[in-house]
Amino acid sequence: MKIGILCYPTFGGSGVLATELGMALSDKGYEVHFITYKQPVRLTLGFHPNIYFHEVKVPTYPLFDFPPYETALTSTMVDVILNQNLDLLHVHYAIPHASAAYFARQILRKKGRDIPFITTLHGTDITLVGRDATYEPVVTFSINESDAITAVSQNLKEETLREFQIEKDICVIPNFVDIKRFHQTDKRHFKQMLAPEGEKILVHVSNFRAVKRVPDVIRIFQKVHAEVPSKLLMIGDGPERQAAEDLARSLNLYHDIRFLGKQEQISEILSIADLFLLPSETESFGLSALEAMSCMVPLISSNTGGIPEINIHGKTGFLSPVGDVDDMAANAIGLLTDDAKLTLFKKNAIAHAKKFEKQHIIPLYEKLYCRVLKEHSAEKNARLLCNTKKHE
Ligand code: GMT
Repeated sequence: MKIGILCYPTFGGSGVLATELGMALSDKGYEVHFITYKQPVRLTLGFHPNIYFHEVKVPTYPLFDFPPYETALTSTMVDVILNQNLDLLHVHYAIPHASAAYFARQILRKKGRDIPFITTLHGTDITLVGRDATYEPVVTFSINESDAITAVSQNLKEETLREFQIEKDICVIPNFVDIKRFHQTDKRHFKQMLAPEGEKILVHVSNFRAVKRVPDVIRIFQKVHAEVPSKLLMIGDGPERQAAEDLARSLNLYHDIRFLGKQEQISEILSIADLFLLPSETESFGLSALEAMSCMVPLISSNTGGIPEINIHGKTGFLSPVGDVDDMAANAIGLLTDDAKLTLFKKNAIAHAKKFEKQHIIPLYEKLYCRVLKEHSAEKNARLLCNTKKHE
């Protein structure tokens, strides 16, 4: 089967998940074609003979204040589908991928070629951006036009049905983790460098957007640090990073917080971590947290969105109301000062992460692809029959 994957190529969770899915499918013998404007970040990990990358070039012109990416994406898709003879499109993050896929499908139908597309909803395409009136009609339409819809958590499915007029079933296929890559390894030398006095290590990984509540991370750490010798590692980059660095300085914590920027080998850093902080405003799933759990790192998180589906309160970590920095800090201190409990939570974290191991989740996508292709060919035959009847 030849599958086209549309995604954002950046460090965001949807692009990471799409890339991991593409790599896993290619390992199983599928031919995977990524169509996006830059090589996806996780695709740099090793050589995958079944993977193709088609760069979307967006020519500029003095007239354009906003170069029309969606038009360039659609045209590239049409070209790739025709020339590479793709069977199926799987688009990650509705905006603008679902509407581009719909448009490409319509163009191809005019050329006598039909291809189904599946839309996977990831989170902010629904919870933040998608429901903005500027995008909502296009998002609703293109989700409904998808041949199948998936959501990465039960919570995101419910949220989508609440916020949009969806006429089709939404299938929940949770995000997954590759435990062979995300597991704890012996990185004592790193730990020695970053926490030379045996301090506990807390980690936050994100794209530093407002929705992640990065200042809460710093404030939780401030309280923990006052009670427990500790260091905080901040991984990632984004619009809130400078403010977070300023806050760390103003709280006189800068020497105990390391801003490490974007990192490719996150599992090495997670291997030395004791706790992962995720105080997000909203979070449909929390892929970075799952990857942390897979490396035996318990979570201190908010109880929003789909997070409770991965962080089991009192077992793999603790959940608190959004913004309740005091509660999150108290939970963190409670764990970090009780070695037996921390060890137990670390074991629970990996045990729960195993439920989301890629070998359990990839077959769900494969099954969906087969179902969609089957339904689509039946639909196509029915449409051909109708057209023939019309002309009789
Ligand atoms: O804001 C982000 O975290 C990035 C965003 C994305 O689409 O790239 O992540 C969303 O999709 C991830 C992968 O499915 C989920 O793990 C994240 O929870 C989700 N982010 C939010 O809902 C805020």
